[in-house]
Amino acid sequence: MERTLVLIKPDGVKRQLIGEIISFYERKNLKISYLKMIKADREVAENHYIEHAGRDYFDKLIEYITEDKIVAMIIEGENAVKIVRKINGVTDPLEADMGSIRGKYGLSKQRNLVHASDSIESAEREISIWFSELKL
Ligand code: FUP
Repeated sequence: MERTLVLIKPDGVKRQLIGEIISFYERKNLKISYLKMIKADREVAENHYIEHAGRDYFDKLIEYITEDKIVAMIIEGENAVKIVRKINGVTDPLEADMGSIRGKYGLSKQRNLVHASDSIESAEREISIWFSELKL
């Protein structure tokens, strides 16, 4: 069994797509094992996106992810990391498969509704950032 970290970013929450997005994962038989709605601290957001530090879009990315509430979830299932990435679709909604969340609802590469860990190692790191209180 594998686990991964998913964020529904502020545009997903504001556009009232929380239920729709969660349904994609549940219908694929993945289990939502932890879920919370929070407004991210700048420090947490910067730590989460540390690999993007120095990129020209970094400041905008941090502003965006901290601008309003987000939903953070731990999702479990067989091959959860890969499956959730497929369900989300590639970064740019213009390139994403129309059956994916980003392909169906995404409006831009900057505001693309969801985040999911890209490997088992990232998942463990990101879970410890967003769910530090759980000591998982
Ligand atoms: P993904 O793994 O698909 O979420 O995408 P990346 O890790 O490559 O990028 C993380 C976030 O950085 C994206 F969701 C949005 C932001 N980004 C930009 O704003 N501009 C870019 O050119 C690339 C990424």
